[in-house]
Amino acid sequence: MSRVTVHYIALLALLAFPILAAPACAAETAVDQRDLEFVPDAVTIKAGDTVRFTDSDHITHNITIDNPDGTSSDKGMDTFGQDIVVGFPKPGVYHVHCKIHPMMKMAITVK
Ligand SMILES: [Cu+2]
Repeated sequence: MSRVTVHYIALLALLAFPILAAPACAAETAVDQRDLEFVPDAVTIKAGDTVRFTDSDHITHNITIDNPDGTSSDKGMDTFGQDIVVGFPKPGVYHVHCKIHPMMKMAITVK
């Protein structure tokens, strides 16, 4: 095998790697913020999937996620018609709430 051929094979392997490393099939689950509730209030997804939060209320909501490790992630304010997409790379149970309306709660189980 010539040196050029070896380099060509190495280049092909490098180009193919990102495709092989990509998640098999990341899915997106829709959650609505409607009538001061998360709808649905519980979803189960796979690690690597995303959740798209949509605000269908004519008021501002917030997305705050309490992570399984005890930390909390404030994903910001969600206004009418706006979407906030959050990825969940690690398994565990995540509790989501709205800082503005404390009764708004939901759970995301990541398998
Ligand atoms: Cu709210």
